[in-house]
This record gives sequence, C-alpha cells and structure tokens, in this order.
Amino acid sequence: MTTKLDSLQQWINEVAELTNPADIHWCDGSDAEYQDLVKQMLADGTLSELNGETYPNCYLHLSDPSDVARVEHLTFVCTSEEEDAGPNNNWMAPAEAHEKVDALFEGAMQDRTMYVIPYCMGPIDSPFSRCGVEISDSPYVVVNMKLMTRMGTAALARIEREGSFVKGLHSTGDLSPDRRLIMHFPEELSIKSIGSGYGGNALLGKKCHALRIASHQARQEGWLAEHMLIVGIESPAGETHYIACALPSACGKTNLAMLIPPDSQADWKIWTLGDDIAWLHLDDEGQLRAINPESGYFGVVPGTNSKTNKNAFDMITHDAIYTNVGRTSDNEPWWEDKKVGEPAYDWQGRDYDASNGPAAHPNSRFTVAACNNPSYSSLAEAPDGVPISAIVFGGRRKELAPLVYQSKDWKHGVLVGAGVASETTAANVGEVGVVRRDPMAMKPFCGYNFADYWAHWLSFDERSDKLPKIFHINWFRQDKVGKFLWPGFGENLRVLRWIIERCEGRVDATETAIGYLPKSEDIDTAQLDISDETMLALTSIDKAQWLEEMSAIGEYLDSYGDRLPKALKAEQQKVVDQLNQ
Ligand code: OXD
Ligand code: MN
Repeated sequence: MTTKLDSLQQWINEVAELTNPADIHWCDGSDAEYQDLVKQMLADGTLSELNGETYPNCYLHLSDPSDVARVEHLTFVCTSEEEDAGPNNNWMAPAEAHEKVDALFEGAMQDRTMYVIPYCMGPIDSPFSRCGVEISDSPYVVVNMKLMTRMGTAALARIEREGSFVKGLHSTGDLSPDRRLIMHFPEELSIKSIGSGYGGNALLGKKCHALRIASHQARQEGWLAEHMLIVGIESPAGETHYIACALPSACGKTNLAMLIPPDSQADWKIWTLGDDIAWLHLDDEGQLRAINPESGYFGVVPGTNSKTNKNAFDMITHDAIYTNVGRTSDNEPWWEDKKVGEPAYDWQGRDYDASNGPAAHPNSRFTVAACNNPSYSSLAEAPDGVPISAIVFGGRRKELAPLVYQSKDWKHGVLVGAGVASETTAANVGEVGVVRRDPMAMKPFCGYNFADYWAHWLSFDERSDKLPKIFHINWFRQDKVGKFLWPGFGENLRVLRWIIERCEGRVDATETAIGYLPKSEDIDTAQLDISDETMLALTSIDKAQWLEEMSAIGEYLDSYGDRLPKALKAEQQKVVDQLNQ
C-alpha cells in the first residue's frame, strides 16, 4: 500500500531514509492485521497470552522497568518563540530540537518494520475530528492505536481527501532514558517521540496530538481541547445531562465516566462518552458541544474491582491489553485491590515477593476499545457531539477544597479552573503525593502558554450567553487520621445530581467568597452512613486556609507576567477581597 497524497508519501520517504527500516507496513486497521501483529508479538515475547478461558483475547505486555509512565521532564513544546510555549512547558527552539531528536532517529529502525498508522481522532464523519499519521517501529503501538483510535483505511481516505494531518514520528529507540525525548512542534503540526514505548509517550494520538497539538490548534480555530471525561447522566424521568470533567491524571476520571449508580439510586443511568479527553465547540446557537477524540481507554488498573468500577472490571475481562500488571498462578492478570486471586508473578515477571513492592506497577494500564464498556453511549459516534450542561474541575486534595462548589459565573469559573491543584500521582515519573498547580488538569498537556490559554477560555464569555455552569469537586478530603470523608465511586452520583439541579436552577445554595456551596441537606445522603458533622465539613470552607490558597494562586498567576489576562487577576483579587470582608 502507498498513498496518492504526495505530502504524506514524501514524508514517509524522508523518514524511511532517516531511520532505515527493514520494511514498511501500511496499517489498514483490520481485525486480521491486529491478530497477525498479536501472533508476531506472542512469538517474540513482546506479549504473553493470559488465561484464555477467563480472559479471552487478553494479553500482557511487560515494559522495560525504566519505561512505565509519562516523562514530563523530557517533554518539550518547540515553538519559534519561547514565550509562546510559556513557563508551563519545557521549550527548545524548533531547529535545535529537530537536530537533537533527528540524531537519535538516525538508523533507529534498522532491522525493524516501520508501521504507518493513519488515524482519526473523533468520529470518522465529524467535522470536529482531526486526523494524523503516526509512524512507529513498535507493533505494540499499532495494536494499542487500533483499540484507542479510528485507525486504518477509513482514516487514510479522510486524510487523502482533506490533504492535512498531524505528523507523528515514533521509535522506541534503545529505551534508554538518556536518549528519550517527546518533542512537539505545534506550528508544524508535528510530533517526534523517541526512547519510550509507554502509552502517553508513544501512542501519539492521545496526549501528544489530542491535547498538546490540538490545544494549540483549538486556540487558533476557536475551540477547546481538554483533559476531560464526558459523561451522560440520565434521570429517572429520562432526561440526560452531559458533563465534561477535568481531573488530573490518575484521579478517577475513568471511574467517574463509568460510574454505577448505587442501589439507593438504581433508577438513574450513566452513559460514558469518554474517560480522558474532550474536544469542545460552540454550535450556531451558542451551545457548547463535546466529542471524545478517542475510541478506547488506556486506564489505570490498580484499584479497579467490582465495587469501585464494575463496568471497567467487566470490560477488561476480554479483548484487552494489559501493561505491567502481575499474574496469578493460573495466568490471570492481577493487581493491587483487585479483591480476587493472589499474585504469583509481579510486573517485572519475577516470582511475587511482597518485599519487592506491589505486584502491579502503580501506573499499570489496560487498553480496551470503548465499545467493550457496558455503559458506552452510542452518542460517542455522533458527529456533532453532545451538549454540555456543566464543566467540572477537580483535584486530589486532602484538605481545603470542599466536596463541591459552583463558580459565580464563567469568568470566575476560569479562575476556579486555573487555580486547580492536586497531589501528584504515578502517571508521571517523579515524586508522588506532592501538591502542585495543575490548571484545568492541563499542566502536562497544554501545548502553549497558559496565560494565552486562560485568555482563550475567557474569550468564550463574549461568544455565547448559553455557556455551561462551572463547578469544582474534590472526592479526596481526609480527616486527621487519613480516612476519606466522602465514600466516592458510585456515591459521587449524589454530587452530580446536585450539579444538575444547580444547572436547572432547581436548588438553592450558600454564597461564599469562593463560590456557591451546597446547603449540606441538599446533597442526598439517604442510605449513606455519613454524619451531619462530616457533611458540614465537606460543604464549608475555612476562610484562613482559603486566604492562603488564594494568595498562592495569585502568586502563581503573577508568574505568567504581562501575558496574564488582567481579567483573571481581577477575579482572583475579587475573591481575596470577599474573603477579607
Ligand atoms: C493518562 C494520563 O494516561 O493522564 O490519561 O497520564
Ligand atoms: Mn489523562
């Protein structure tokens, strides 16, 4: 197979010349191709087959132990002007970056097959979708891209029709962290990633394209590319509200997207549109609508069980790829908090020994097609996407942030998003549990200067008077002995219901300096073992703590200098003034 699109063919030729592959395979995205690649990887040990009776068509990949997470310190945004990348990104001048990374690509595919992977982010017929071509020397990447994106012939046909696409070049290289770089060239719509096979670094449709490159493109074209799940919540009366929710990596987006209503609220239904990324557009009537550019999930495995996320637990019992989990003696995948079975081997293939640490790496992952999910919404294929009633920001905070609050208006909501902070997780290489600013959960993913990004968010206020309401949630408040105050998981529906009632103007709230808080009696706690005192703690604020927080947010915003939109600083000052009253 080749292509009739000259620009694509020319790029393939250039890359082949640079990387010197043994052969070139154009991916058609068929099931037969997937099976062939799986067979090949089973033969060479890249994959091993899991128990075929209990986990049919499930495979395990154990990565290099040094290649288990995203590497933010090795990820660069290479714009002509350093200021355009902003203090939120590592920056390198494009010419220097190309030179540096091309030197690593030289001959990198020798004796390997170069796979050409055309993909479409978003429903194949949606005007809001965008296409890309990833070149990779990893068959593991190909099979993951097949599960995560609309990949193959139909995508190539669209690319040839449109003539434009994001160019993503990937090689696992020698997997040495010293020769690992994830480079983005937003002005050229291109990505070069070498030295890692890990999802966020290697499946270029995901973080690299659908967030970093797309956010840059979205700013120019007037839309938003966000680190958000999309979920539909259907009331017993049959009305569905769609919510887009931004939470930092490994903070429960997949669980929220697939929430199972508890028995006490069994007449509610949840529909999953996406668990990680949302592309948001204003329609002609000023309604914000969302599509999920992905068509599969690359989720964190540990902690998934029939209580925390039964949908995910069930959907990964077949046709799934596991990366870096342990195994039981009967060859089932095993991870911490699975609640069934015992580990016999760990994620490095060693006999399990608790003194070596967990059986599954804390950032071990499953890859699975979205249609495996019992709560999958067929509207995930709707070309126009779904209307969004509420945007929800959140983080993992032991203290401070109440269970839920609503911003006063859109501008204040942008401040709420910009002020998000969260404890770091194993999704990135580095220290875990340290609170850091993660505005809109986009710290690792915004492909341009956050100051310009906030200005872009603020600009929506002038374009529509029907914008969604903005909220902030925190499921992770703890008491003095480290016990979670809120039960979380399915019970989070109670909070989503308050959010919907606020959107419909059906429930009152308490106005505070930081926004509208629920009256504790307005969160339904029927059949929940939670004291009034705990509910009060979850729905009130400590003014002194918040003054400290707002001043830290002020300092953070100031670090963006002259580019910071004045309107955002004014919002922050307003909150400080009100707290001081
Ligand atoms: C992810 C992440 O994998 O955010 O989704 O790291
Ligand atoms: Mn994510």
